[in-house]
Amino acid sequence: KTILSIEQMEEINSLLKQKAVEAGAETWQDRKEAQKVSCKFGEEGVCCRICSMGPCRITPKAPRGICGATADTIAARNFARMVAAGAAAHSDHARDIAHVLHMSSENGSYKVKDKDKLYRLAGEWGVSTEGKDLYDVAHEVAEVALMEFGKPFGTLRFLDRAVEQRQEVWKKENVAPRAIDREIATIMHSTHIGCTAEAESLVRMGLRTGMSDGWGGSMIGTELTDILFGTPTPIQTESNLGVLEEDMVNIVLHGHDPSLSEMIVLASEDAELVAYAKEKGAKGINLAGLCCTANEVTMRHGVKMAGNFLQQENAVLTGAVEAVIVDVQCIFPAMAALADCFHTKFITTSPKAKIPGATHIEFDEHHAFDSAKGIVKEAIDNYANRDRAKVYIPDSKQTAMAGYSIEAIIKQLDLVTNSHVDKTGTVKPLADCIVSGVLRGAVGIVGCNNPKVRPDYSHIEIIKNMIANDVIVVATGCAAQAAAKAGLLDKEARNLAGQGLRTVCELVDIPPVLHMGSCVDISRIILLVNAVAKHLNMDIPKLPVVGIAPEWMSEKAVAIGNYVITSGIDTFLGVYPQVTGSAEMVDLLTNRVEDIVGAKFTVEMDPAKLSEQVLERIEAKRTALGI
Ligand code: NFS
Ligand code: SF4
Repeated sequence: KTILSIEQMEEINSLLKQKAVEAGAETWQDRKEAQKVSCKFGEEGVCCRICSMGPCRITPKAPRGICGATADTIAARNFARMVAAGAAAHSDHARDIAHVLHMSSENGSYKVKDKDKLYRLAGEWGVSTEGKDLYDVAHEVAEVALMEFGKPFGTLRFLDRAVEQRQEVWKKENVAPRAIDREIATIMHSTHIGCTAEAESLVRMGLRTGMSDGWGGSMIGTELTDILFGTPTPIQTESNLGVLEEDMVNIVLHGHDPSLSEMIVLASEDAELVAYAKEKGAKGINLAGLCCTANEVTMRHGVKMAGNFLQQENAVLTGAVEAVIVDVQCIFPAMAALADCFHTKFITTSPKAKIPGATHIEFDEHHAFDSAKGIVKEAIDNYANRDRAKVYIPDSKQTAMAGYSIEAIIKQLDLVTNSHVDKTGTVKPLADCIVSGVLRGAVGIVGCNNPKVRPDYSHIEIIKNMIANDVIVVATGCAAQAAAKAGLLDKEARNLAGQGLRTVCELVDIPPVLHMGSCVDISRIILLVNAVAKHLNMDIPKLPVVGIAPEWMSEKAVAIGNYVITSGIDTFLGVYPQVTGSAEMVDLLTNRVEDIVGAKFTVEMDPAKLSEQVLERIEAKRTALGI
């Protein structure tokens, strides 16, 4: 059973739901039910509570808030604030990574693993390396990165990486981001009562702030994480709740920042702690990841993936988890009460994400390894408390390939030729496959789970439709995890691919769906597309390439959508943004924005229809190119 159907996945979910009922535990399904129909004003984006004269809601009888703001203004302000919050989350994560690089040292917990990448980035940023100690270079590069957040003049350095034609669009349309924090602050300022009331202007600010995430925070996050912890290479792993072990200390890592998870990985391999776990009657320590932290550690260490966003409660419901260790983002506050129904310890570690009812053990980056060891020890100590009668580990476990950084993809695609001299070290083989039509195009499938649609179903259906039509898929975030759970990251999944894609996959030994990392790593996807555009010397919107977020839910996803379209890539959403109460906003996002950046949003909740529209768009781009 290499490939799992959605029905099989849902059957496991309902068995776990049964476990929740038995344990008297509440889950997201119960809370979704209790929420009933969501508030129409909020849903459509026309509720404003930006000042305390309100909240104001727009209705046909009350078309303006007290200050006179219209539905367009209110929806646009709400949308822009989502972009700002999303960009803040990704970028603050990146800032923390930059600080970690700044504290890296030869003898400390944090070291430089990818020296070549560090020196390449130093070269790109004009940091001299001659005769300098490796760690002096690392610290200087970190400082330059940190300046990107607040520098008073100029635009972001990474914009120079883009294909010339794209840079011109950004300049002309004034969507080239300045300092990252500045863009976020500008949105917060402009959406304060009494500032920008014009929807188009707010949309443009959203594009620019999204860019400060994609070509700023996220790109910095990815680069510096690779420098610190290594650039991912293809690695085999396993996915789904069957990765939990009956007779081991199970630790589930959940959240985002690799500076915590990398140390937990090291701590879990520590001989002293493994011996301690055995002393406590376990066979060892078993790590599994949830959400983007899973993507980070699976890419670099092959740590198994327990699942994605809406799987977080299921992990606890197995009754087999000694500790869920979290840092920031996408963590249900409900996890604390849920863990109380079992022996599971729910451990928060970041001052940025404290949760009532959790055990808070603050992670100390200055003594990172020891700090991580202390946290892992808590989990081991909890093993004795596991109630065997409550344990249910589903036997679903799929093999998956992960670790497809751009570097890894280029290397893999070069297997197209056996001859050493013909190896390109570039994206040429990929571009050739697309131009010749062996591959019709490429899509990035990204983002979260959302109970507004049938969870995981949209991801899986769309992925299957794409590969069956010779469209290669790259995936990140919880979309990648959905693919992993279904077995679609296994090389065997090439049997579901069309003739062209299957041939390519066999030739260069890859699965038809390439796991490119966490959501921050969507910067990798952007740079891959950009490299193809550069190779073909054309602007990005011309390429038969599309972005899809079938089940998105977070503010981060809104920031991502904005930088993906501003990068010139059409983006398809499976869930409506909360702007539908404004005809102006709908028109701007799904139509007029194309005149600004050459790409736009399309929203379609039915995965079959969405797939059709994507394939049509890809073919239309091919026709326009005459390929
Ligand atoms: Ni992305 Fe990662 Fe998942 Fe959505 Fe959350 S984990 S940063 S936001 S839910 S894909
Ligand atoms: Fe109402 Fe205007 Fe205040 Fe919003 S900013 S709450 S629309 S008065």
